[in-house]
Amino acid sequence: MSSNEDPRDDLSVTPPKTWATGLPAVTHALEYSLGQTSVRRTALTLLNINQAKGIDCPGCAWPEPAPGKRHMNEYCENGAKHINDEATSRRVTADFFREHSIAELDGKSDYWLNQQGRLTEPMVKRPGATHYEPIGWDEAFGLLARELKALASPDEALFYVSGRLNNEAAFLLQLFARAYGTNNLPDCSNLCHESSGRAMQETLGTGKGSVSLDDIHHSDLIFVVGQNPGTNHPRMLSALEETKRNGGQVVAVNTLPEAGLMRFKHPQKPRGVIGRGTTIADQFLHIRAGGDLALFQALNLMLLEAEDAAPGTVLDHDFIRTHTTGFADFAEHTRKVSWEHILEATGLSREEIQAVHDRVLQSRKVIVCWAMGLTQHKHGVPTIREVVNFLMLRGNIGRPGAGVCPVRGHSNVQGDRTMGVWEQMPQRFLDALEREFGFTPPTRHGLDAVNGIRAMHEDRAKVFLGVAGNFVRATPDSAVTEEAMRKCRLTAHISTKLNRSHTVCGDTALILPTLGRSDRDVQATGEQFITVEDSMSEVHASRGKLPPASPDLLSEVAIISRLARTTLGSTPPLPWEDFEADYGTVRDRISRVVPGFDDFNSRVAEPGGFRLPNPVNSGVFPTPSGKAVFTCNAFTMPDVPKGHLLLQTLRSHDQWNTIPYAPNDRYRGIHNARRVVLVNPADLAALDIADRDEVDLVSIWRDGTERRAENFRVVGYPTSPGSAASYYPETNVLVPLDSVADFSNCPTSKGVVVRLEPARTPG
Ligand SMILES: Nc1nc2c(c(=O)[nH]1)N[C@H]1C(S)=C(S)[C@@H](COP(=O)(O)OP(=O)(O)OC[C@H]3O[C@@H](n4cnc5c(=O)[nH]c(N)nc54)[C@H](O)[C@@H]3O)O[C@H]1N2
Ligand SMILES: Nc1nc2c(c(=O)[nH]1)N[C@H]1C(S)=C(S)[C@@H](COP(=O)(O)OP(=O)(O)OC[C@H]3O[C@@H](n4cnc5c(=O)[nH]c(N)nc54)[C@H](O)[C@@H]3O)O[C@H]1N2
Ligand code: SF4
Ligand SMILES: [Mo]
Repeated sequence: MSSNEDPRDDLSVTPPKTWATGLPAVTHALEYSLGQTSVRRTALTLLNINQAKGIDCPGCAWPEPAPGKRHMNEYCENGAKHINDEATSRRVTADFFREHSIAELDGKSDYWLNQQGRLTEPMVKRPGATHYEPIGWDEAFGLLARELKALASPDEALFYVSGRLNNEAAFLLQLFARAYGTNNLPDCSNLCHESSGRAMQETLGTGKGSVSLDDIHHSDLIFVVGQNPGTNHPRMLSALEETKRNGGQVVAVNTLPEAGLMRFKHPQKPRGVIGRGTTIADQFLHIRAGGDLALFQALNLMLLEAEDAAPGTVLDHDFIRTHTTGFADFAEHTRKVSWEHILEATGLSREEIQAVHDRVLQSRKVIVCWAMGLTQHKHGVPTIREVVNFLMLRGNIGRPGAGVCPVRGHSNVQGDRTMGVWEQMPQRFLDALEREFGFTPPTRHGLDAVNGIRAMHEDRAKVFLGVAGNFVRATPDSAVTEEAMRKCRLTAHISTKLNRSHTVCGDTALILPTLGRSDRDVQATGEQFITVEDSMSEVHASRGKLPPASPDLLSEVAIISRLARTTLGSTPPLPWEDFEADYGTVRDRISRVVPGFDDFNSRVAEPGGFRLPNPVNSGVFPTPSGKAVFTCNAFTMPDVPKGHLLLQTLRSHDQWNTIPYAPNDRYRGIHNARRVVLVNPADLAALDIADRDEVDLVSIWRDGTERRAENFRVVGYPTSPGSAASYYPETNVLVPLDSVADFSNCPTSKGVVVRLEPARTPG
């Protein structure tokens, strides 16, 4: 498809696939890459991706095997598409912005905006102007600095970070924000794994997963819950294949029978490509949306009862006694859970749950992996707390082959948090900053993503700087969010490619174009590398290999350093020029502020880098009591009135978060359309709606406001009864800003109450 066409909606449907990632997957990646750039650049990116001295895949946060164990092609289809989407030869120039007004660009699709190519020079939209025009870097920094300094309080500024940002730039951004005077550092974690961090922090004393790739390979039983690895973490399937080869089992829990959970064909092995592939899930639980808390409670109840029947043989009393608190209350609470409620909430049979329980009893080492299917529900935090209860009952925390595994999204989303990008960093981190840099950081907690939108809407926040993401499409309640952004005095974005956040802008707007992960980064002291931390706390270097997309680009480190210098001058006196010239000087600072990073520069120079220790693996639980905490969790299922469905908003196979790469979702058999809604055929019959009918999705919320997403095609699909699925970001308009997960404030993107109405204006 050419870059100037918008994909035409021309839905065709084929049966969902029952396996993932064989030869077709590889050819699809090459097709997309070669449509973007030359054979030479494609080869350069692909041969360097995830190699010890190469480019860290800018895709997801799944870790690479140890350096000696890597394939020559250590990447997946989606990683390849993703890096070549960045390495594209297409360019967005000043001429482009002269030709297209902002209003015109705002009328284009997310797909179209991304397809225009890499941004090449800084641009400004002045108050009242209809177009972006070029601006010099110094003038751009001056403008932004002036607006920041003119605010009545530093808390009127927001600094949004997405998990693409590298450690060095993330550390400098939070340093700048705090030296300027605010903790307003909303990030994409607020929309993503916030519920995981919250639940684990409270129960285990640390917000990070505890397992390594080696643990995955050598586990007896792995749960994959609320996660679609075939699309979103494809190389997780090669890890699970190894688990299976070593005799381990997999239980998949999902509202959809996702292809990657069923069977896997290894793309880099001839047998994998032509053979039947490996069966992944030994058991698949087709659970009701939001039913996972009830499932884990049921398993916990059965474990308690099995222990009653054979005392001393089921629970790990030693672990419970030595390392935990709250067991007695938890046990009492769990024994009261009724099977009637469990079966109703999960939609599963007692026999299915019994079969899982039997697998658990046979397994010494158990891991639970999860992603957005748990975190983005109203009761996401209690659900993950219950997962922790489940693992602790048999001592499956902190020993090899066992543990918690929240599977992270963006390649450095975990690292950005480690570097201090969080609106609520603990006091000990702020104290370390003060010791190292000699200024007192603000202590009042900042605004997260949802509260940031509220603040802009209510004129309490007026300057927005977004780094490495697409805030207006990533956030809920699109109409409200867009209005909030448009009220700002200034919106600015450090980006590689054009997106909707550049067209929905404040009085003044800036586009600050930057180097991507694949671009070579040369500064005054020579060629630089950056570092990232993956989902399993492995920290390693990444070196760009391609000539930069334009001579006018600055690196993220350079942009943030220059902005900080222009805004703050020498108060406090920080060596921003040195940071820009030599990223090693930033890493030296990190090594003195962030625990676990001692000798950062020398350790990260080793092939493969190093792993940050997780205290729970040494039996240390940094909670207030020094022990891991059993919790009592109540499940209240979402209230879905008759005639309504619980909608989840998820990713297709051909998109990277807010950016569609093509209008296809191959594994689910959806082609040439994104405005589709997948519904169980029995629900369709009950609602008297036919397959392929054109409907509007209407969400209801207690504020009485009706939110509508228009013109979706209905596709009968084996979603679990009572639920529906449709793609994000087209459906973000339906998620009310106030509909958030308890305790984490994460939007409930997987639990939106909707009804399907005949399309108001059929198209
Ligand atoms: N190719 C590609 N890779 C990506 C991304 C991308 O956009 N494209 N995004 C990255 C990011 S930032 C993230 S956070 C991850 C996201 O990775 P995922 O969490 O896998 O992403 P989603 O598409 O949101 O899929 C949610 C899954 O949870 C299931 N689910 C929904 N509700 C429930 C429920 O109530 N119970 C259970 N058990 N299952 C449920 C859905 O059916 C679906 O399989 O992927 C990362 N990787
Ligand atoms: N309804 C609904 N909403 C959701 C979700 C959902 O499942 N449903 N998922 C949520 C989740 S899990 C997440 S993580 C967020 C994702 O939200 P974001 O992370 O904000 O969005 P992305 O689509 O990843 O951002 C894409 C943009 O990043 C910029 N970019 C890419 N690479 C680089 C780089 O190297 N440097 C810089 N500076 N810029 C770069 C490009 O300009 C590109 O247009 O969305 C959330 N929103
Ligand atoms: S699994 Fe994730 S990190 Fe690995 S190659 Fe694929 S997209 Fe990249
Ligand atoms: Mo994410």
